[in-house]
Amino acid sequence: MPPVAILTGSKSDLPVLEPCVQILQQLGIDHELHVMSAHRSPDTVRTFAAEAEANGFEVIIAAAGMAAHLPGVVASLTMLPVIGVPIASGDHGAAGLDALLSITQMPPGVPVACVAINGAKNAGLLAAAILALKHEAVHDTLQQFRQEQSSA
Ligand code: RP5
Repeated sequence: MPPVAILTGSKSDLPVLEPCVQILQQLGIDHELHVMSAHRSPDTVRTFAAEAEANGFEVIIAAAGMAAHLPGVVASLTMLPVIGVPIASGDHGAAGLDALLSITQMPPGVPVACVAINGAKNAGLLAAAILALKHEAVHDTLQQFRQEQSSA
């Protein structure tokens, strides 16, 4: 079972998540991508989040636009770390600021990490850094990525 789950609220978000998928592939980190919505498919979200740890996932990336409930709802249902990605959702909403505030303004008790609006690549890199605490191979690959980035 892959160590990273990427969840997103709508198919319309998928293009924004491509850099996340690409960096995880580049780093050799297994992942699964699923579309599920906290308000359109709450039962799916509940089941996936509640079973994620037992199913072998180690980090969850949750992306959503507008009133972005998905990361917080997922975090409420699992002990796994959740990284939120606020999406600037096309012509909808407030250019991602709505989602940014929804994700960062979690009330005390159930935290969600948050990257920049449309910051999918950094979500992948942050997931890698979390995995690197436990997986030496990920640590080494991430270190090599940083070194190459510095010398580019
Ligand atoms: C959110 O609503 C999704 O994450 C998406 O960013 C936004 C709009 O969704 P669609 O109407 O494009 O499906 O839940």
